[in-house]
Amino acid sequence: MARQFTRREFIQISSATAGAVALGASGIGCKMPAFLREEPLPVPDSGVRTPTWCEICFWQCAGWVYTENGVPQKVVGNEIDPHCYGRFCPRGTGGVGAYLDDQRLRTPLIRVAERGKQVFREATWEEALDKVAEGIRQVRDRYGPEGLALFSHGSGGSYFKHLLNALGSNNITAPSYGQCRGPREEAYAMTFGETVGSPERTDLENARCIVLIGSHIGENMHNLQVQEFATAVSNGASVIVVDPRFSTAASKAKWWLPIRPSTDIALLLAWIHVLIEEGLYDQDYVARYCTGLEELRAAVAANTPEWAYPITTIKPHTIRETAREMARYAPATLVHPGRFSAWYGDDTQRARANAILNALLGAWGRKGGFYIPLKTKVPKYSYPAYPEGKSTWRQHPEQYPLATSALADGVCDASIPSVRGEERIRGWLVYGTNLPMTLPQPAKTYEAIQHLDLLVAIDLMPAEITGWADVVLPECSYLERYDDLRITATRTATIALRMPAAEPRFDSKPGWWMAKELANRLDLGHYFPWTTIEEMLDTRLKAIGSSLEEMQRIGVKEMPTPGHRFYFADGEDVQFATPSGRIELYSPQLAAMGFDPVPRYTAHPEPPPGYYRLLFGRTPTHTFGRTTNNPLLCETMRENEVWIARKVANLWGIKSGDYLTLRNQDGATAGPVRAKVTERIRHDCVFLVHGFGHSQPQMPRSYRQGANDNALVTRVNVDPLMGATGMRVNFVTFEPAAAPAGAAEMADNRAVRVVEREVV
Ligand SMILES: Nc1nc2c(c(=O)[nH]1)N[C@H]1C(S)=C(S)[C@@H](COP(=O)(O)OP(=O)(O)OC[C@H]3O[C@@H](n4cnc5c(=O)[nH]c(N)nc54)[C@H](O)[C@@H]3O)O[C@H]1N2
Ligand SMILES: Nc1nc2c(c(=O)[nH]1)N[C@H]1C(S)=C(S)[C@@H](COP(=O)(O)OP(=O)(O)OC[C@H]3O[C@@H](n4cnc5c(=O)[nH]c(N)nc54)[C@H](O)[C@@H]3O)O[C@H]1N2
Ligand code: SF4
Ligand SMILES: [Mo]
Repeated sequence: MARQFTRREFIQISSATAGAVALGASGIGCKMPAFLREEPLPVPDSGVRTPTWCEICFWQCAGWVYTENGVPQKVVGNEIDPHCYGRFCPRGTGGVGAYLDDQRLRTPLIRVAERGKQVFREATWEEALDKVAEGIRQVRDRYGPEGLALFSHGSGGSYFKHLLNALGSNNITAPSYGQCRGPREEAYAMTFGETVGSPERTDLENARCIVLIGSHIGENMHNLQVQEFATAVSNGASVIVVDPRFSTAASKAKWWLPIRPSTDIALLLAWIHVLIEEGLYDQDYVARYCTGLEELRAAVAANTPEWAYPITTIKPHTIRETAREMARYAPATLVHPGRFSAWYGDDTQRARANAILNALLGAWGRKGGFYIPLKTKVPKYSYPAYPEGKSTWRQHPEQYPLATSALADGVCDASIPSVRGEERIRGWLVYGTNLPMTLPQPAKTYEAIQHLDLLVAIDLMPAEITGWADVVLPECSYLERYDDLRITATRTATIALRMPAAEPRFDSKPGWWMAKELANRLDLGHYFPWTTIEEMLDTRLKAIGSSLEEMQRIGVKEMPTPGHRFYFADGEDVQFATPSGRIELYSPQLAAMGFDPVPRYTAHPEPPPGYYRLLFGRTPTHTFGRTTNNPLLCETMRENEVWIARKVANLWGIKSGDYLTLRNQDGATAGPVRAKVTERIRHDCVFLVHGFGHSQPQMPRSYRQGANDNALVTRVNVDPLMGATGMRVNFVTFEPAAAPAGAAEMADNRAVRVVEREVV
């Protein structure tokens, strides 16, 4: 079990240098808002405690909500939950803000003027649901159920997936595949026969050497990852960080390798070369479990550290030394697979190189590498089989042969007349994903939207996507609703319950209720046969010997998993779920499809003179654009800044705090955004935290605060294997900008825009 940290230690790891919650060891600049301070908030004596799991990001930590007089006061972690072990991250702690936000959607809305004008009228649930059902029926009757698609990210989305499946459409997609971890998952499945999964099966806390390639744990605040990374660091693990930016994790590292962006495959190949040529790989493990060593050896023969040096700018000596360091601690060496992996378009191959390196180190199935996760199951509530569904996002059957899920931008493309003509997708349900800030090439997203017959947004906030919808359905926050059970298996197998801690505010409703109501209106009520959600949950829980009553008391239930072993036994015979039954260093499957069976480095264009590659990432106290308007979390960081290397800033005469507009190679702009002049980034790139620069005046705390990186992602490199959109292929230059309108002006601005949205 992970060591327990005080909040102070936890925040130090997350923000040693991030500056968001500036509580460094020196105690400088303590801007910490009250709700994040170390002293525990008083637990109301008269209050009640109800279980939940957090929805502020997708890590799903289970916790307790303390409520007084019907109002949630605070959320804390559940001690036995293996996602958090009793510690919420700063974002989860600020989750009450999702409930408190008065700028939330309050009531169903129906569009009354042209799309994007944002003129809506308030509607009753009856009216709004009737209208959505009518829209779905029209698309289905005219174009078949495959004329409908669901974009979904977040827990209540499961009920809408069920609805779409019941309708007979398989156009169900999430940006967390093609815009996030898809390449990693497909690469690992191809190599080891299994995906990495979420929470990742990384045995970070037992690792003695940790290699982070762009993975910025500590800014990427996925709870258990940060806790285990902190444990490993305090146990003296040797950390190697490969990042063009000096990340928080780099500040804990023995080696920081400030690689030239987009060249990671070259470094990975050089490391593989050194391990093989110096005989440093785990020879027993490779002989027992792997196939393709000789093909791999031949393929990387020329990929020497000297070859990689001019490409990556990492010195040959450093490449050799770090390879030896990894071998020294193997198999307790974890080359972290990362999570967000849609970088440059060759991402599945980069993730394959990462997987191959782990295989050579013998890390898969070994202590300090990747453990074998537990498995657990709760029977589903019984409902009829789905009709045979069609998925229609692919433009031709051979497209992206290794994509195992529908691609979000593929669904978007398949909705554009110039791409798909009459065969296109006509109706979108969008649950909990803010497509204009999430899908790259936003102009394409708007084009698709303009041609839809139906767009329904189910959201908590008046996010950008809701402004384009025909019908907006306001979901109540996770603190005001039941949801499906959280069933996960990591170091322990657990079931967690989310139940309402408070009545829904305003006229908001849970997603499950909306989906069930829609099913009834579409004569699909038999797919939602339960009378109440309590009855559904209780029935499922009784099937595993628990009950809703028990779960309401305990929140998290550990399931027995007799006989499970987390690591391979010495000399154990293991069958891998790959075509050969072995770990595939060389992939005949890829060769047969015409792809490189061993990853190969290809050069990416460098920024033109005067331009810098746009990189983006996370900050500890925000999740994308979903928390930037949160009344508690916005206190921790109001706006993002653009990180610029000092020597570049000097060249341009830019000082920290200057306002700039960022303009990309295609003329798209973002900002004004303040400059952060720093030694902590290479000269050929700039960095933004994603999720800022909202364009919705209905969210005044985040409206125009900082720059929206996604507005600058007008180009992507698409991964030919599985279709992920590599997004770090855009270049920006600087233009001086006036400070944005002051607070008073902002308020004026808002008034004007709000009139536009006036409810008639
Ligand atoms: N340019 C750029 N694009 C990116 C990324 C990037 O870093 N830069 N990151 C990529 C990655 S890794 C991912 S995973 C995706 C994430 O992309 P998204 O999943 O779209 O994430 P958010 O932008 O947070 O949008 C979430 C939406 O859900 C709403 N919401 C919050 N809580 C609830 C709720 O309880 N119910 C409902 N119905 N809605 C809710 C929010 O108001 C918001 O509108 O984006 C990807 N796209
Ligand atoms: N606080 C917080 N935590 C989060 C999230 C959040 O919104 N907020 N989102 C969660 C989600 S859904 C995801 S997917 C993860 C993403 O988190 P990770 O998987 O850790 O992050 P990435 O976005 O891949 O990596 C960002 C880092 O990559 C570096 N980088 C950029 N280009 C290159 C390059 O070419 N090579 C190398 N080696 N490094 C490069 C950047 O400088 C930055 O430090 O975070 C999760 N955790
Ligand atoms: S990591 Fe933080 S925001 Fe994410 S689920 Fe856990 S507590 Fe919530
Ligand atoms: Mo993600």
